[in-house]
Amino acid sequence: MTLSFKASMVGPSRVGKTTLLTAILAETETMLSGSGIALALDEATEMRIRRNRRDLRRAIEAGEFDSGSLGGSQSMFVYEVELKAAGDTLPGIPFSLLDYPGAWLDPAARAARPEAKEKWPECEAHIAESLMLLVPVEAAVLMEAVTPAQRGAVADLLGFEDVEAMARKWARARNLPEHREEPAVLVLAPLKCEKYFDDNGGKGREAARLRKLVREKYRSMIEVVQEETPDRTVRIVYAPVDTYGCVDLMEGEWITTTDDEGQPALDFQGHYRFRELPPRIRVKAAGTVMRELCRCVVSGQDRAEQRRAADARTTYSEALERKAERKGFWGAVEFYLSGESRANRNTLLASQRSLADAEARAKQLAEALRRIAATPADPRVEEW
Ligand SMILES: Nc1nc2c(ncn2[C@@H]2O[C@H](COP(=O)(O)OP(=O)(O)OP(=O)(O)O)[C@@H](O)[C@H]2O)c(=O)[nH]1
Ligand SMILES: [Mg+2]
Repeated sequence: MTLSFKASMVGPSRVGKTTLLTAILAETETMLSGSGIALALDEATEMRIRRNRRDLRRAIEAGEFDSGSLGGSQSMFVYEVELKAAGDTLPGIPFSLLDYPGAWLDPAARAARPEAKEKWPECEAHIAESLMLLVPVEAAVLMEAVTPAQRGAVADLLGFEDVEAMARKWARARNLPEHREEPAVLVLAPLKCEKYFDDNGGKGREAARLRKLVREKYRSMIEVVQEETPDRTVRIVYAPVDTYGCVDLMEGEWITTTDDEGQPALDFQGHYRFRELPPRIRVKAAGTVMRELCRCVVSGQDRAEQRRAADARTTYSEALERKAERKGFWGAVEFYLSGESRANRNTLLASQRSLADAEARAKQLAEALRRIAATPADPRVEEW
């Protein structure tokens, strides 16, 4: 596994994971504009993002919102992105964001697909190493369930069983001695929630009801995370995101189907309409994700510096022991952010002049990271 800062999503098929990732990267680029720092994507990621954007554009240009127009992910994919100073030849600060078909969360579905079976251990390993667990929530399912039968179907439709199981695994890993000192953040991100807000071109007045429902329905998942992390704290962030921002839910249709065991079940199908024509995508609050990730890295960096100062006062062998611990998150903090490590790599650079340049860019990068981490949160976002 590459040395990088990791994040993972956990949510059922069609909830909006891939669209969310695309929105996160777009908003990160907006946050960085004019800063001299850019988001660099590796080749495969760039191709993937272009495809996602093309699909989105097509969906938009069709003029009629078809909630099934995006194909759904076929395989796992790790988006590799770097915060990088313009012109810097050294690696920037790398983030790896995991996406996969939501259907893979269900063990029975995995068993039926050879690719899922083969790749799932890799997904789980990524999740276990992640600083952030991002839980997208289909807001419309929560909000439009009215009858007892519909309310009863919510837990299944939102994949509670599987989402909670993964949240437990992630939390358990965060409590292990080797991860305990690392920052950790759980982000609950309601999606498809344009209709309920009045701050992004809509007239909705139901933000409070959405918050209340998410709190209520995800209480047990939050409790699971807290129970599994008795030796540390996990930051919990509530961040309703508009990935489209220019659509409104017109009608929620509840469809009678049968589940895997042939029992009657309800499915939800939202019918959305563009608010304006031609529609323009208005992403909202997706920047929260990069902001929280940068927060993690900055707090890790501060902690590593405190440790280094402490190391200077300990014996040589203790210091060596600590050094050996520096894999994973701490390894990445040291490798990408410590002035010492960057200076070592800089010795490969030919002249004194380029050395000074490289140092200036390293400083610029560290400052950008702090600036993103300190960006005021969108007013929709709350820390729970
Ligand atoms: N109205 C609305 N629709 C959305 C939003 N986000 C995603 N969608 C729609 O939801 C559908 C599913 O989105 P995807 O991003 O493909 O979902 P996914 O979670 O990646 O699905 P899998 O890859 O199958 O796991 C798409 O047709 C999107 O157009 C949103 O914020 N608002
Ligand atoms: Mg997907």
